[in-house]
Amino acid sequence: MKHPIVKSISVSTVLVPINPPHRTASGVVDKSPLVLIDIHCSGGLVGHAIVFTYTPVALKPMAELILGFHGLIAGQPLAPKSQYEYLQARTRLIGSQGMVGMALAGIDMALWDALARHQEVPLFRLLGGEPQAIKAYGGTGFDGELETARQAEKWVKAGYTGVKAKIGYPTVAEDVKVVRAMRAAVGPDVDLMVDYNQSLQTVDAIERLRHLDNEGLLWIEEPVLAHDYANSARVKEAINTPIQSGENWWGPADMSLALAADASDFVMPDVMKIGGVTGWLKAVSLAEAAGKQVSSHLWPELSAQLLAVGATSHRLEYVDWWMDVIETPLTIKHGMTVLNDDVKGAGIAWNNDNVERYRV
Ligand code: SMN
Ligand code: MG
Repeated sequence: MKHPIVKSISVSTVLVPINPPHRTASGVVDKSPLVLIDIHCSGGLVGHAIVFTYTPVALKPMAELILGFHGLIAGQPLAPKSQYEYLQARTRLIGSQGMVGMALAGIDMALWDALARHQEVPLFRLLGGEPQAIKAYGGTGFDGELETARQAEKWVKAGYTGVKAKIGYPTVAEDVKVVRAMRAAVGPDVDLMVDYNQSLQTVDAIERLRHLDNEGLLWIEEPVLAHDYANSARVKEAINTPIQSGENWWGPADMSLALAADASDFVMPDVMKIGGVTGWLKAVSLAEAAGKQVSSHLWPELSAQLLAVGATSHRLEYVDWWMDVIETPLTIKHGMTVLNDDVKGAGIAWNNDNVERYRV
């Protein structure tokens, strides 16, 4: 079998509606702005990946940026790890965070998908894992007491054993009410988590979280700024409920700083912000060595495979925000991820009708 050569990159931009819109303490997300990447290799091999730009404003510039890396990868033998190191080295001066980091991560994910497809195995096999089933949880937005409880009940009825709510209401009393309303709706056996999306100041966070410390939460996520590792560690030390963080850490270097500061009890890197599959493997190796349990953020299809390779995998965040453009969305059964050897590559291929429908 001849080893593939990377030929070219093409992209599509889509806006996929999120129903119902997702409210957070830091703003509303009502559409998924996505750049769909195809990396074409010799022999007709194509690798796919998604970049989620959070805001539609970044959609076109991101698409351009990704295409701009064509010249740095075209003509090379397909080798995602080598391509990652090369692209990191070539972007040292501009820095590989933010838009550049997201673009490189998208390219990395597409290259890994291509390599797994070339080997005709699911990505988790290529990485030496097995179809480990992971507990998945659903999310509810910043939707008030009644609606949060209603959404939580919906997830549990669908078989999920965990639900995460956005909180950070004007008063702690409201936060507590929302948590109790969810608990009343789902009963004692469901894992409940809450997410502040970095909205609190350290001293206020410690005061507020003390009021939530006896609510039996599995974790409290991002109470303070995600990059303020020292203050996140202060909050963590002050309360008993585990602190979760990681979705905003850029690359393995941020994971390393966060672990050195012992900023959180659990970690939940985002496969895009952490640097694609290669960045994930590096960052998660550090987390595992530090004895941290690892959860995922968004990207259910790809994350299910990466968590299946992990030694300390904890929870998968399930969202359906872009499953409309995916040919075979991830299967969740009885609240657990389902993988098998029929999964192609990283599990990403396009539902072309819907890509056309949501194209911008
Ligand atoms: C989140 C995800 C995507 C957009 C906004 C917020 C989030 C989560 O913090 O944990 O799902
Ligand atoms: Mg979060």
